[in-house]
Amino acid sequence: MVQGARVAVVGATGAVGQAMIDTLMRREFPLQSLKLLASKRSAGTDVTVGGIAHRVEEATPESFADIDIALFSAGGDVSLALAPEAVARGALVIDNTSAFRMHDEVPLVVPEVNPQEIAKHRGIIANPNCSTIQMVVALNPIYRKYGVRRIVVSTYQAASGAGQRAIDELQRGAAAMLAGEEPNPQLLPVARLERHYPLAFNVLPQIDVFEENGFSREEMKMVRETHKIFSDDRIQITPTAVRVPVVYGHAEAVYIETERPFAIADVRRLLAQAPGVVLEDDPQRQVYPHPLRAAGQFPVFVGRLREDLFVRNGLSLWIVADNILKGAALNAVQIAELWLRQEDSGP
Ligand code: NAP
Ligand code: 3JN
Repeated sequence: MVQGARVAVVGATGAVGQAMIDTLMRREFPLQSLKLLASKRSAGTDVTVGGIAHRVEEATPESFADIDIALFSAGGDVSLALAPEAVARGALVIDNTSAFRMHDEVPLVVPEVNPQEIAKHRGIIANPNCSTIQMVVALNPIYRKYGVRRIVVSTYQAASGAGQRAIDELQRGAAAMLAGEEPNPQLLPVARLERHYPLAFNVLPQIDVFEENGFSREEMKMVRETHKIFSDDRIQITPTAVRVPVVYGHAEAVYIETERPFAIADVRRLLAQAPGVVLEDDPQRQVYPHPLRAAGQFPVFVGRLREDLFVRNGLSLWIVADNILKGAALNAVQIAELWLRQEDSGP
């Protein structure tokens, strides 16, 4: 495919879709053509890409007749309805929703961790959840060398993970509270549930609905997806997913226990060399990552490395990434890049 790929972005007017378009441009993805798809609501509007206005079309099965790669981020229902239609018309689907992530025949791919899975696809490749992606990118080099027996993770997730309307609610709520008015939340933590709480000047220990076991669906995604990506169900994972009043950039406080003893200097060296990771860890100079530093950036940033005070093989880390970029759009574009490279190099 020397002339580049014919790419469609489904959900092109959304937060993730817009970041996908931006990422394709930033990485100079070899495009033969770019088709922007969304719902009937925004069909006919224009989105400017690289200075050129592109008309948004309604996504229908026929939209995929002339497409090589379809990047989906329009919600699970749209993926369930249209991804098989795209595959039937010969497109490779890279899906950002949870619709197919746990299907056995669908690879769940983080390019820095399990790129070999891409070749096994049968039309659909799934992108993991943002909180899973940044955690496994940072833990991968430690997992490969020392094994990981246990992970205890608390997330600090930005409002943008819940979409543009959640960002708006945070900003409106903050302005209201600063003016001494009621914030009147209607969306967070979960729009379709009865109770809503302000995110401004607050933290909410609920992302998505709770499952029967008391863990939220977001927390269970981290468990199931991490097991699938590492092909290792033995890792004991205890997640707590929390929404914080930040616009872009998820942070994670992660404690792990390795299978084998490690030297902290070696862990530092591994992380400094790991693909997709930037180690920023100099506490004496107050160097550590934080969401405002990571927003708009591609890497996963890691800092605050500490050997545990009490538990042998225990290690704490602080992991930060732009949830819309490495957590969604960038990861999907990286998968497309690798797939294209494999196609170009032939069997
Ligand atoms: P968003 O800002 O609300 O955008 C939703 C997009 O989907 C819009 O372009 C919308 O088009 C389009 N859409 C809605 N209904 C459609 C339909 N019936 N047919 C075609 N397009 C339709 O949401 P977002 O934050 O970008 O997130 C979108 C999805 O990405 C989420 O639902 C989630 O599944 C996934 N996501 C994944 C991660 C991750 O962790 N990997 C993170 C965030 C989101 P209109 O403008 O026409 O309404
Ligand atoms: O809330 C966050 O920070 C991440 C949210 C991701 C998300 C939001 C709506 C639907 C997902 C996801 O990617 O897991 C989905 C989904 O299930 O597709």
